[in-house]
Amino acid sequence: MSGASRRGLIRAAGASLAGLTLAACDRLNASPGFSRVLAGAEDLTRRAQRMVTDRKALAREFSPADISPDFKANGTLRPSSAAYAAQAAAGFADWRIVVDGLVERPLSLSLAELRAMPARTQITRHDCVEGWSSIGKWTGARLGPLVDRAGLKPEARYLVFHCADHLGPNQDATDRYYESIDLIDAYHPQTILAYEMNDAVLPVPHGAPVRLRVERQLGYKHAKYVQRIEAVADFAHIGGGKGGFWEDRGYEWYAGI
Ligand SMILES: Nc1nc2c(c(=O)[nH]1)N[C@H]1C(S)=C(S)[C@@H](COP(=O)(O)O)O[C@H]1N2
Ligand SMILES: [Mo]
Repeated sequence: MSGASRRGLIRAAGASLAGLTLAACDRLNASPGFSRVLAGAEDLTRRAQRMVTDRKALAREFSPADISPDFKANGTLRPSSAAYAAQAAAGFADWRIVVDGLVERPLSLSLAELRAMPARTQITRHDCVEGWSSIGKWTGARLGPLVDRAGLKPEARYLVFHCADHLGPNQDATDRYYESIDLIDAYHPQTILAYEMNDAVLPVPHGAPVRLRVERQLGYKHAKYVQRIEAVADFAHIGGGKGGFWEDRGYEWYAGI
């Protein structure tokens, strides 16, 4: 074949290839399958959007008349350590809330400093997975502004709450209570570090001096006796690796209600 005719062939092949591609695109656009795929993607986006919107929605709030006269206390009712007993005897004067891990400015806040942070009060229903509910009034520091004060590093995806109590027979690191939430819940307006319950200082059975309220989730996510909040990229290396004391024992990590 001469050079000219080879070039001609290649040109022709190129032209028909382009034509083929165009035709294929046209066919693809026209094909019901392709529009189904696109519609599916839109559906997925809508669903994802709805999930995020739902997660930002507020939990129902109640009126003072709805407050349970005897809000049940559950799990640990008083941490057993000597250190906690000493703190309680001193009215928690030396309690610190540490915020560390993947943050720009680690914090160690006194309760007075925590009380000076932007606060919120809410009357909500607590639902325990065991099947009981109680309504209580909570006041505490909003977690969002607190986390912003520490400044999350870009890799941070979860907050882990380390508690002062052990639940279970070992009373060692294997049954230390802990919990974790993602950043959507961390910045939810009703997510607070509560230091008051029903207009009084938070009682010991309910998590004194500070407990998490994360109102869109079941009771076991609401860590009591919080000492340290650690920002992490992933919680596989903490406790049993499932994100919480009860999660390590089979409960769902995401306990949305
Ligand atoms: N540190 C700690 N937090 C905890 C628990 C616990 O045993 N220890 N129990 C969880 C469970 S299962 C529930 S239902 C609530 C109970 O909170 P309450 O005692 O204020 O009702 O706390 C949750 N947070
Ligand atoms: Mo619970």
